Amino acid sequence: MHYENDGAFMEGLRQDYIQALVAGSGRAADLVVETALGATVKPQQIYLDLFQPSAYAIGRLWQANRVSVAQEHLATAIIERQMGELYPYFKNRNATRHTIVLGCVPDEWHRVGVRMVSDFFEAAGWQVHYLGANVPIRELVGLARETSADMVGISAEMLFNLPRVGELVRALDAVGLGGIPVIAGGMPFIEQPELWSALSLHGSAGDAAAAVATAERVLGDRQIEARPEPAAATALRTHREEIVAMATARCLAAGDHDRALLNAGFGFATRMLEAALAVGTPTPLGGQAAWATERQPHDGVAPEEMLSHFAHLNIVLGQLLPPPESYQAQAYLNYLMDETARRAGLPPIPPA
Ligand code: B12
Repeated sequence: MHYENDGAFMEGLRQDYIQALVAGSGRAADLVVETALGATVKPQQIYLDLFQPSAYAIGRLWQANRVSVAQEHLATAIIERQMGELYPYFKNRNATRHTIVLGCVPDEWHRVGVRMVSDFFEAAGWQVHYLGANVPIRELVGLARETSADMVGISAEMLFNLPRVGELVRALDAVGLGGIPVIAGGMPFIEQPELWSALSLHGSAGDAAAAVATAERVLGDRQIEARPEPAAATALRTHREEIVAMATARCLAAGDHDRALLNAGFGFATRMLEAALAVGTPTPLGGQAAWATERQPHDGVAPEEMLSHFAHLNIVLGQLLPPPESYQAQAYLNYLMDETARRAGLPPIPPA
């Protein structure tokens, strides 16, 4: 976004703000926000150009093991507290234009983004029902029905949560609410802005201002049919527990020792694979490989180890999934392995 105060001034504020967050100083962070407001920076811009990029910066620092989980939690708590304080600027007592239900899919704990989106909708005159993190699908559907919602906005920050977005669309359809348009946001939709169509959504947006613009455009759209989930994603989910158990057992037999770490790692990897299969393209796994090759070594897993674990997983997929779903899942895993090797600077994986 570009406002009159952008440029060097905002950049300076961002640096001060990130420093305040890293130091865990709510007081210093307040001074930055007060300076911005004093310079007539709009609260909307404080959300998008101060809070959002600073939260991303904290995430990058954690990924590189330069701030702790406690520092990240503190930073998020400061941002959420300040959003609450700025909320009166967004409040609209005559919000009656349209109604939207907003929240995160189950097991999605990143709620700051969708809360920002909620405040922007409110300022734009919508009636907003903001449900926060980790909302059961049936509750989203139930509230959409009760409030006669004109739209549902759903957030999935973690790639592995994408299948739940598709599940929401199908759940609305199943109870005759398929006419309610669904829009989505979160990191996967920023990295791949075209993802929404693979999930039978009406649109997506990379920030709160774009979310409102997308919603207003979408309102006039025709109904989009909820397509069934691709069979390979369903098969992987159905067999996940067996796959994780068998892959873990293979690694333990081959000399690995940490059962809990293997279980968690295979749980994560299979959910990522499922998400990519659900949207019908392996490309989101590239970003995941980039993230994992930087972060995982800090958690005690080197890229070479990851690749050897993936090789076991590949065999298990062939054993437990029926063809052709097994071939597709293995092809996606091969893509993830190639990307992991490439990002880690290791030689390419020979075909199995
Ligand atoms: C704070 C934080 C957490 C907190 C969240 C607390 C809370 N109250 O929300 C907690 C501690 C819970 C957490 C947990 C985890 N996190 Co975290 N987290 C973050 C962090 C640092 C900031 C998130 C944030 O507030 N962003 C700021 C908001 C404003 O931005 P936004 O979410 O993108 O929202 C905008 C747009 O996306 C869009 N949008 C969002 N929602 C919607 C909805 C609609 C309908 C529309 C249209 C648009 C839209 O508009 C928003 C506003 O402009 C991010 C870093 C990052 N890049 O985001 C990591 C990050 C997302 N987390 C990460 C990880 C790995 C995890 C964990 C797996 C860690 C772990 N080992 O447990 C768990 C997963 C939990 C789960 N199942 O959800 C990674 C993900 C990496 C990856 N590629 O997978 C990141 C990127 C950090 C990193 N760089 O490594 N995390």
